[in-house]
Amino acid sequence: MKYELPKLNYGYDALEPYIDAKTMEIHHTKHHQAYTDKMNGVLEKYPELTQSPEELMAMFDSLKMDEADKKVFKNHGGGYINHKLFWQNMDPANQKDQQLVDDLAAAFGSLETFKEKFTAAAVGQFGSGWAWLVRNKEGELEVYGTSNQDSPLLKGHAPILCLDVWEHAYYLKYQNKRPEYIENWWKVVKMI
Ligand code: MN3
Repeated sequence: MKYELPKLNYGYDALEPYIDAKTMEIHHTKHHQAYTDKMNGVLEKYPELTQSPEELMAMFDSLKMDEADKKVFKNHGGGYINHKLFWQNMDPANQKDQQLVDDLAAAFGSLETFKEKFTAAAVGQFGSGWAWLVRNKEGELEVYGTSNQDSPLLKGHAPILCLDVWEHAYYLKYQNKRPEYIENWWKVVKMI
């Protein structure tokens, strides 16, 4: 199965001034495109795998692929999947999800406490990776960071909200100031 680069539902400049247009354009047309192409390169060797990339990631441990290909799928399939959600999470057309807000307040004590935990996971992620809000197998909300392009689907968790803290996501505008990028990123999240 060959996948196209997932479309952005908004312009590259739609998240200005918090996320700059140049970063968005490079991130989408170069980085996300490269993850998509490299994932396709592996998947085309296994035409029998007709599940979606998300489904394949969720069954990663039992995936019938050559070990080297599996590693490529984990990294680049992960990059494909993670960025797809990341763009959706930042869509300016998103509406506040009151149910999610209520669930977060119940799970973490308050919405502010949730945001502090998520921010801490993002700031504290050593090297390249992501911060996540997920639902675990028990249906509980959890916050944590992952390295590289590791997807929460690998643990059987359903991702809800993600933040890319690879330097390519912020370096042009924020250089080494990851905390400032994260603080401004919250301003483009409309769902909570
Ligand atoms: Mn990225």
